[in-house]
Amino acid sequence: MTLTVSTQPEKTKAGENTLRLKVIDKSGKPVTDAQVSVQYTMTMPGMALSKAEAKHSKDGIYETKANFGMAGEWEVTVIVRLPGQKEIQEKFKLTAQQ
Ligand SMILES: [Cu+2]
Repeated sequence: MTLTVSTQPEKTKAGENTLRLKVIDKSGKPVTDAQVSVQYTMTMPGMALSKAEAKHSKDGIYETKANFGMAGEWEVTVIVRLPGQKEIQEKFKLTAQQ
């Protein structure tokens, strides 16, 4: 399974962004029946962990809003669950611009 992350706007900004999580299986087909959630925080002391569930929009793309409260580097953990399969967790770094 391959997981890719992008944001809307394309240049991640401080404040509200839409996270787009694309899930593709081994044969390159979009995975449309996964349960996808995200957790995000900054790698600095005292920052809380935020959580959100993503909803499938189309073609294996899952979307959720993420509110990056300040500019800087955010660590986003994406959790993908599929029935009868081991949960997959992958970490991504996104830099939010002012
Ligand atoms: Cu911070």
